[in-house]
Amino acid sequence: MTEITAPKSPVTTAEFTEGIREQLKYGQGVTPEQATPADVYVASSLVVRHYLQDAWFKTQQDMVNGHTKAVGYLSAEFLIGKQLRNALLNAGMLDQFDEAVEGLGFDPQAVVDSEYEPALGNGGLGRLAACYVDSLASLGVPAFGYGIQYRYGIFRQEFDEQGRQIEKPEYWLANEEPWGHTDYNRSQKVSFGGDVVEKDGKKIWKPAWSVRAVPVDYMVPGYESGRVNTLRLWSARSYDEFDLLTFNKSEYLDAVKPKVEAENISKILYPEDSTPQGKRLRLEQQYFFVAASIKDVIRVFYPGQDKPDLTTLPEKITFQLNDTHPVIGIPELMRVLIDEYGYDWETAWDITTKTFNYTCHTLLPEALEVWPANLIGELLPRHLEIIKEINEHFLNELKTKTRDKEKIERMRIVTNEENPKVRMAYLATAGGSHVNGVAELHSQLLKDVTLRDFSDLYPGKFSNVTNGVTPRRFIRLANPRLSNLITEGLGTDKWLSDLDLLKGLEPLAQDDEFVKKFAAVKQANKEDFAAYAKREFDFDLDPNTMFNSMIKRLHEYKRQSLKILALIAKYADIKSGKVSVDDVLPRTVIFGAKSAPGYYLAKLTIQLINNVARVVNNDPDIKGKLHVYFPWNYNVRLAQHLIPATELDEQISQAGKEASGTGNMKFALNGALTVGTLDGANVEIRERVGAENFFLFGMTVDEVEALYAQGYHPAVYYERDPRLKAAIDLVAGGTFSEGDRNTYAPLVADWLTKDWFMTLADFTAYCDIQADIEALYRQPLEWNRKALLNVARTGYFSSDRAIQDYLDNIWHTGSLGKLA
Ligand code: H53
Repeated sequence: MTEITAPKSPVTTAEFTEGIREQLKYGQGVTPEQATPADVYVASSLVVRHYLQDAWFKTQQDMVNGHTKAVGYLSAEFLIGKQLRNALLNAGMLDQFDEAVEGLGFDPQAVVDSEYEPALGNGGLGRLAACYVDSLASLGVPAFGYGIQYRYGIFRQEFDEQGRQIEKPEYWLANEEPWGHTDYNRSQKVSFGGDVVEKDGKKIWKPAWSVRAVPVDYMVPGYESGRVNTLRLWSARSYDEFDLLTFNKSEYLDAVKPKVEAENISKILYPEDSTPQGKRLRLEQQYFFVAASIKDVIRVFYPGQDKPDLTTLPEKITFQLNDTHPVIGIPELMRVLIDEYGYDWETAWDITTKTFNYTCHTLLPEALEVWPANLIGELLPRHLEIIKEINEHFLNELKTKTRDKEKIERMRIVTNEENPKVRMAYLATAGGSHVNGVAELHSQLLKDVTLRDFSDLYPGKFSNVTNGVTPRRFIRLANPRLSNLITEGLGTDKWLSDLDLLKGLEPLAQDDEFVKKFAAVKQANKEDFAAYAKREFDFDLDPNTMFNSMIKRLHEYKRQSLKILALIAKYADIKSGKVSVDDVLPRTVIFGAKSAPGYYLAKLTIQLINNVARVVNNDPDIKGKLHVYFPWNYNVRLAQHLIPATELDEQISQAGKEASGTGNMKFALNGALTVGTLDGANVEIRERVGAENFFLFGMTVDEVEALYAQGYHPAVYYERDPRLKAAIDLVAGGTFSEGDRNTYAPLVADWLTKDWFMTLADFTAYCDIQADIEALYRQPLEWNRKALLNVARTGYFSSDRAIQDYLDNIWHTGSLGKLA
């Protein structure tokens, strides 16, 4: 029997309409006739907030009064994407919104499109945090997301005439932003600098300056759980608007300097992604949001208490450290407990270690943050003392566990050198209860390589939680056609909160009629994307070609260069007549990627891709068989449009470098096949979908290691495979730089002499697998059968499952239960 449960809604269409009218009148000061879609967007968002308000209060009350430990997810990034449609879906108001807005004479899509995307993250790490707050609320777990409300999100990417990346400020707060509620009355003071004095055997920190951390609260409604959690993003404000004395001397700029400096803290998101940091402002940001969050938690859970019993803190909250960025929270909690509440070291350490857990998201050793001790000392002198003391205690503890002196030396949190450094990953591992990686392979490599000494001595601390993504945003909202087909196939829409139910689609992969419906969904999505790409970028995509996407940050280890070199090789083959253009499978390759502004080779790769696109797309010899497009400013919105339309997804990082990847999960769940290496979560995706439904190529982690050990010489591969030679020669010879041989010389030199991520060594295997891909694509029914099996077998990669794993194995807490 078909059981399709419409989500319960707290609001009728008539009420929604009335709510919009009221908001337009009293909030925006316009009549419905004067209103623009942007006005209706603001009004509708406030109506949604209004109807969520009681559930928000109730969830907070239950969190504080109940016995269910809460989760504090500390993250420097929350790449939440647009809010309105997601909130409507989760709160069960989608239809009411559509009908109300149409009734007022507006196009719901235009209204939703007026929302400016909050781009408060760089990539995978920030988007994961956003999926996790969605799942926490959907599972009814009491939780706070804590981060920073950056005034400028990740830069807006443009391309210049030469195809180079240009970074423009992303001032997403230029217009009214209805989702964030600024709560001045819950501000916290965060201090920096100064020095530490000793009085009566007590250490007293005398900071030099302070900023006001003002919380901006975002409601996070759970899907059908009735629960509404809080994402609290801190904004830095100055205590001194301006210095009157200086102002009176008419030095205006100097007068506002303290304000400008204080507010700089939350001004801009650092645009680096999994690359090292070494910047003072970054450390200020980290301490700023973590210190404010810890104070906030004490305020929330011990209201009005001068002398709270903080030994109960680990029963109230568990803090999850999202990468090393918030790890300064460990010495901060120690400082608060010892200096402000008078606990002794042992008690404070016991509370602290029980309260924190750490998720590591990388394998690149250079991406694990290491701070110069003197910088910490300048900004946070008391914290440096505490960190040194933690280090001493830790080394003493190690001596009771091992006699291996070298090992103990290697495990120092504070290095023993002239200019000592603090290793934040080690501090997190020593100062928390659990350490986890984000995919099975990654967690294994953490134990075997990156944190090996720690896992030897503390094996029980280490675990794995494979990442997941929210099916609400990435299937239901992004791909309504597929959602409807899944619901039709399963006879229920319960899969949206229990993604394992997708397994029920498996038998339908043998039903040709269903597979054809599935293929029709993909075709319609491709046509939609082509129309979107025309509107937004003036691209002319042909939806009757294979749509092949590679969207992710531009980084050498992810190997966009492998993809572009293979494409150039194909082009060269056609040009030289080795391959007849009539035999070429028509393919549209779509890239989306931002590069860190200072990452030279990554930026050059962007330029190369754009110029390959220019040359290939305009070459009449290619007869439209190969197309390359690079929509600029890749963001969550573009992902939501492109993923459902993609047939082949690229996950081609060098084995052992991508911690997990989450795009890979979104693509598989939307019925794309993956061409990929045995890296990150690809390994688990392949295990689940079946080797026959995944295009595997390339070296394994062990093979990579062996090749390094033996000595890697990329030029050997250039000489060996004529396709590779032809491709690199075209780049070097100026085909993609209007004859100029210098433009890409640094890239070419890097490929031939360094090639740190072994692009050349994997090139042949990557080109060879294309024949399998194309042969399958020429049998649409078989291709789609496999694609459907990918959907049916990847329910495991829901962020609900990931959060359940954290609850069971790391946080040891659970749900408050649904709210009616
Ligand atoms: O985190 C994702 C992983 C992905 C990894 C990414 C990431 C960042 O985006 C930034 C810093 C960092 O250390 C890791 O690269 O593999 O899927 C979520 O875990």
